[in-house]
Amino acid sequence: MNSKLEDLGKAGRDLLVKRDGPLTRELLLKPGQFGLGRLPSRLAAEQTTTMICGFCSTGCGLNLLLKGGEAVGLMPATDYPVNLGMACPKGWEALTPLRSPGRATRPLVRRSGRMVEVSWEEAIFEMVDRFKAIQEKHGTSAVAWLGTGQMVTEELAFLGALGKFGMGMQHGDGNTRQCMATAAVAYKQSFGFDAPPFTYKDFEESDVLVFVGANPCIAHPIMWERVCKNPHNPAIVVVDPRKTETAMAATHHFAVRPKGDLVLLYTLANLLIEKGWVDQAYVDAHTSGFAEYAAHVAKFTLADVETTTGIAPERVEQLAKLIHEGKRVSLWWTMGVNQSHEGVRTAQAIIALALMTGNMGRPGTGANSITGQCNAMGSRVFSNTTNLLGGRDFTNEAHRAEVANTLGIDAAHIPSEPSLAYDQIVEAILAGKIRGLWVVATNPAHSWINQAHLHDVFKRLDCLVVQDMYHDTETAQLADIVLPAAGWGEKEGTFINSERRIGVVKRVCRAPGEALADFHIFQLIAEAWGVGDMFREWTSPEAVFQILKRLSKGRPCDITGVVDYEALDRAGGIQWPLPEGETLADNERRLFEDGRYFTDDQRAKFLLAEPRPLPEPVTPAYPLLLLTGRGSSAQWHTQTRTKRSEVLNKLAPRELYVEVSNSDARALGVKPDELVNVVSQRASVQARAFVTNSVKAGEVFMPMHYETMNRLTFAAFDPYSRQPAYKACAVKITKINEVD
Ligand SMILES: Nc1nc2c(c(=O)[nH]1)N[C@H]1C(S)=C(S)[C@@H](COP(=O)(O)OP(=O)(O)OC[C@H]3O[C@@H](n4cnc5c(=O)[nH]c(N)nc54)[C@H](O)[C@@H]3O)O[C@H]1N2
Ligand SMILES: Nc1nc2c(c(=O)[nH]1)N[C@H]1C(S)=C(S)[C@@H](COP(=O)(O)OP(=O)(O)OC[C@H]3O[C@@H](n4cnc5c(=O)[nH]c(N)nc54)[C@H](O)[C@@H]3O)O[C@H]1N2
Ligand code: SF4
Ligand SMILES: [Mo]
Repeated sequence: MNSKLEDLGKAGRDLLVKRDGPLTRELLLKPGQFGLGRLPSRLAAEQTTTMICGFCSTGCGLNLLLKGGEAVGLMPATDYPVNLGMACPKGWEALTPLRSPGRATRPLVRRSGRMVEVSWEEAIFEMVDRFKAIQEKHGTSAVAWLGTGQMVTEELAFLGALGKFGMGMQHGDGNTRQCMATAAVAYKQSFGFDAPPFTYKDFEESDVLVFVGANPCIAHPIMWERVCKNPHNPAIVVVDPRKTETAMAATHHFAVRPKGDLVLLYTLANLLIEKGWVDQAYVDAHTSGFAEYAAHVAKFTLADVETTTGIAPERVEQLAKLIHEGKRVSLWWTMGVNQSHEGVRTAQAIIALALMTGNMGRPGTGANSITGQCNAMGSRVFSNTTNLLGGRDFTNEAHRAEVANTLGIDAAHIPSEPSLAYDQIVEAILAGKIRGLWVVATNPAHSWINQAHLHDVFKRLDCLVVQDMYHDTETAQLADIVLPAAGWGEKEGTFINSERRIGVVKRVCRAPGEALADFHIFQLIAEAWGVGDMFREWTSPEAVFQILKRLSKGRPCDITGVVDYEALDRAGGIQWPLPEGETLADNERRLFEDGRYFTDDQRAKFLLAEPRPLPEPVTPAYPLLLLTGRGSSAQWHTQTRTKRSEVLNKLAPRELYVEVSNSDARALGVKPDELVNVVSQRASVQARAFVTNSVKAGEVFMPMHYETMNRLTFAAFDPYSRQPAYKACAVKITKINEVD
């Protein structure tokens, strides 16, 4: 061990050899030294503190009740502009998953097939030695990482900077690829920057709201509450193949055929143009490419619309009329659009409707992508994966120089190519090009598309490091090294929500055992890797926040005017942008009020494509189309967190189920609650039949929260965003006792 310590910089040496003892959390927790957070020193005397919820991107404010600086309970914040006193079950139960026996409390290393507990020192050096050995033999890009939209921005930026600039990795991506890549690319191409334009107030200010492939009643319940507060008796349109909870609460439901959206949106555009229902003044002043778009959509006529979309022509006319007559029309989309083989162009067809009807930049309008995870927006701007820090481009030399100058590093450390996308990283592992993988705060062995393939691929890795709050996740179980991480509530930093609002999270609980904040794990790895000097200024999340401010300077996401965490807290969160010198007159702001976009000519672009057939259409052998998504407001993704709460467990089914229409169930002879096989060309899994009219004949739905579900899905991707098309593949249902 001593010889290895020789390789460390001075600070790392101090860190690791202090008192000649092993590297323990006590050493790291020395107050002030590593800026772990405000526990107990800063919050000890307080009775309550506020912070942001760590599940979905709504970003609700919570009031934490403290005793001796530690949280003993929580309530939704009444004065936070996002949630106005409301929270969903996950928010109310947010503290429970922290106290679970499944928590990873000590680093683990696989020895002769078994995971054994080791010291931090041993785990970190094992990782560093093995990754370095891989890089020496196979090149620096033979090690990659998969990150997340569920860590604070300061940690995301640290991981991204450490991975690429410090450890020389070329490839790092994250679960935001599974989620927001389509919206990010669509905005970037159309608006010149990945900039969701809305503020939640728009939910209350519209007279027509159109939700495409979004089920906010389940996935964003507090955003839905904001819709319910709308005083204008709005028309609420839901475009979703299923009659979801949101569709039931809406005024109009369009049960589009899966991935019929693009044709539906083009037909709508054509109809609006034909009828002269276009805001030509807006189009002329603020957009480009409309003539080509109009020519393109001309062939999508009412006569053909029903065949592809399943929506009758008169209903399409009705929708066009609603949009035309609306004074303030807002269009919202989520995973029903993003997770598609043609997601980017579908999102842009939504953007096109908003542009051509002049529904941008005014209250209650916008082409609005709702994000997913608590910090999906933070990861889009600062994770240094697809984009260079601050929403810049790796391929742009000037951008690389800006980042190098701001961080005081040599520009040669910054890759000049963007990373491979998630699916390409998986394929590079298969090809033997990537041999070391570091998975941080995501659970691909459950959530990635086509699981059998992924499991097979992960087994080929020379070294898989998993950094997670729990030691028992599906991915941690495959790991060679597990690094135990502190979770939300056990560390501090900021999240950026769906409306671009930056909010603070705080340390109100002690992490169990030796679990460390991801931030500190990154510090240790930087030291052990020998690049601690590059991160001398990265002493605490709050110090990194100041670095992020500098990185944002002059960018559309400029936050140089946000002083610090305290200012964020005082304001009730602050939306980007807020450049230095500007004061926050209104804390619910939307973008593009002046009609100027971030493209070179300041115009928003109309972009288009030919609709393409489903990657895996149904066949006589696999006659049902499988849709997947969120099952209940009490379940979060792969359930590593929510399943630890008895309260949440009572609110959702414990077993995998499949929603089947009455007519399909009847034809198959399947009874309600019967255990059936759901079979795709890749796997067969068992599920309880939930016979319901919320799905149409020929379609079935399964929630993503159960381990086996993604064995069925078919790996297809959007060509521009490389986001997986989780929401359509061909399956059949067989009875358990049936031999097939
Ligand atoms: N309770 C809970 N809330 C969550 C999450 C969670 O795990 N649990 N996850 C968060 C995250 S990360 C995300 S990304 C969001 C996701 O939020 P949503 O996107 O709203 O949720 P999903 O259920 O994935 O998908 C939305 C709808 O798309 C529909 N759909 C499927 N195919 C199509 C299609 O071809 N066209 C159209 N128009 N619709 C289609 C599905 O039927 C589904 O109802 O939720 C966030 N909130
Ligand atoms: N079939 C199907 N599959 C899907 C989807 C779908 O609609 N259908 N949706 C996709 C979408 S939109 C998403 S976003 C993904 C989500 O997929 P994942 O990201 O894989 O899902 P999570 O369960 O949220 O995994 C987060 C992991 O991070 C850990 N964790 C939480 N907080 C911290 C922290 O602070 N530090 C560390 N180190 N670890 C932490 C949790 O314990 C958990 O293991 O799933 C995708 N998969
Ligand atoms: S809606 Fe989202 S942010 Fe709000 S309490 Fe629920 S999970 Fe947390
Ligand atoms: Mo997501």
